[in-house]
Amino acid sequence: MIPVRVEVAKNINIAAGGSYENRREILKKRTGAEIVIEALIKEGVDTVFGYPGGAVIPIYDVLYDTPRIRHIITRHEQAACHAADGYARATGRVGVCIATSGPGATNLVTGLATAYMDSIPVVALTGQVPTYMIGNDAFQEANITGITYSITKHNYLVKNVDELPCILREAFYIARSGRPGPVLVDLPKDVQNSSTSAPYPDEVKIRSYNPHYEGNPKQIKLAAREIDRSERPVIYAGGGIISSGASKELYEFAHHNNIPVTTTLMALGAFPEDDPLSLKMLGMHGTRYANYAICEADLIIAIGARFDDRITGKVSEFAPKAKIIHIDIDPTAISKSVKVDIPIVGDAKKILSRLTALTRGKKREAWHRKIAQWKEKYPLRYDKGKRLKPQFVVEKIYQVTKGKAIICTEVGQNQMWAAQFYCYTRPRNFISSGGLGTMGYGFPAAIGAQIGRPDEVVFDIAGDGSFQMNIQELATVSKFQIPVKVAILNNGYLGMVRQWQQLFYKGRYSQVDISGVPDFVKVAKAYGVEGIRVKKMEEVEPALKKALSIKGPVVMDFRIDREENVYPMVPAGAALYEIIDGLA
Ligand SMILES: Cc1ncc(C[n+]2csc(CCOP(=O)(O)OP(=O)(O)O)c2C)c(N)n1
Repeated sequence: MIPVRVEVAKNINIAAGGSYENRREILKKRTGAEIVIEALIKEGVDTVFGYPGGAVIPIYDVLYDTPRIRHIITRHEQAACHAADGYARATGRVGVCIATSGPGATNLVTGLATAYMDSIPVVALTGQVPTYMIGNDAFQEANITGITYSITKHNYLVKNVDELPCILREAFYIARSGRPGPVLVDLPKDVQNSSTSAPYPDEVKIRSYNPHYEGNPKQIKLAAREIDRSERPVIYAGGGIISSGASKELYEFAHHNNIPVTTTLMALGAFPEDDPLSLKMLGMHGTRYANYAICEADLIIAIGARFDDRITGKVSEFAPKAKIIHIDIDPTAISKSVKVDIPIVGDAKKILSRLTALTRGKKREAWHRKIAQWKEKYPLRYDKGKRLKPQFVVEKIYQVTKGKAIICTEVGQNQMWAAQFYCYTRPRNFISSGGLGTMGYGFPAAIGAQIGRPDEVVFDIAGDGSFQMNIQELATVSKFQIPVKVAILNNGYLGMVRQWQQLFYKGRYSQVDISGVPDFVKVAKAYGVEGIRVKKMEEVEPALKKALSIKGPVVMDFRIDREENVYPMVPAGAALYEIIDGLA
């Protein structure tokens, strides 16, 4: 949570009213509910995901007369929040969701935490009991600002309708600026119903919140000098590259300096994985060559990444021979888990352009020879037997979509296979819950991504466990004919947990066998969605082609080899060089 206080709203009131339109609006009284819709229009929102209830009826009543804002009703508020998040990740715009007070608002919690951990701009609007009933344990009252305090970038309980325009303006600004994140605005019903002539501000000025975009020139020069000195540098790129829109600048910087690039899960596609400089993903299920390169590097250039434990492995042995440059918009991310030598706080896009201009551009041939050897010796691979392999399914999805689909994932083995065996070449085409690891995220996120980018093919690569966590959204895709293609890698297990139990708990499979039910094809059909079952290798390609030829949504149930594992793997707490393989 960032420290922004309500006094700020007064500053904005002074700054407000600048434009002619606003001055006219000063005279015009609108209800709180009308202001909410006015804010959505002014912030360029075309779609909201939500679920109505008593405490938000005034907002839904205004929506009824506002056809320019499309409302997608999900079947669970958690899905509405994930859909808003998927929409934001796919488009780069702010995703918006609405829920009623009490249980509606608490159902958003997992969605908000997911967006918070991955720095995704979402504005959540929740109904609240009337101000005069707050604290009385009123019907459907929950202290949602208290509950979401630590999982939102900021939140507001609006007590007075006069403050509402400023608060909504701030909410969108905070969500999308600096390090993005979710913002919740809690709207008591009487605030929605009362009126004000306060204008919607043109500008936002928040005294205690001023994200720093430029980067300190001295630090940038120091970094450039270190880069020119380095013989074995590696770029470690995180999700910040995507939120800053810095893919082009990253490409130019890497190629100008001949520096290999490894990305986190959050940054897949930020640098083209078919490029010779790509090392693909690093960390727990990253490539051997990316992890070895980190171990041998003399310089790590971390950009928009946060040294998450799934990346570093044993922190004390992360990049033991390297100096570390860390570029990040969020000063609190610097030296949080790994000590950094040259921090640069600012926007990745701007700083990368400066660094390209300031660096000489070295060849580093010996380093590239070494990396080529690792790539040759340790490619990503899997044992190809007679059984249907999940990696094979993902490779086929890549082939039939020609690498152009937006791939959303659930969590577990499916997520890692989707990350490893599809080749990502564009930003915003891989959408996954990285930080929180939320099962049930992928399907509603795919709905949001498809709404945001209607002309693209959108897949949810799922596990049979995760898909069941938001399976009710089949109603949403069916009703709106949202053409998401769900590919369930069905192993009848909570596969990732089973893998850990197999490898680290002597094969004692405790509560991970979920096989037998449901029949996903029948469930899909019950919702009016096409379902296809696939059991053999040779059926995979025809099934995928059939799914793509169908205009609406499709569920594919791939019955995969049940005990297939994700490799390579750095066991939890081990160093990156202790990566294991387990393949024949
Ligand atoms: C909401 C939630 N609950 C529990 C977990 C812990 N968890 C991580 S992976 C996993 C198994 C996922 O199973 P499935 O969706 O079938 O995918 P698979 O690993 O088999 O591909 C579980 C239970 C989680 N990440 N999220």
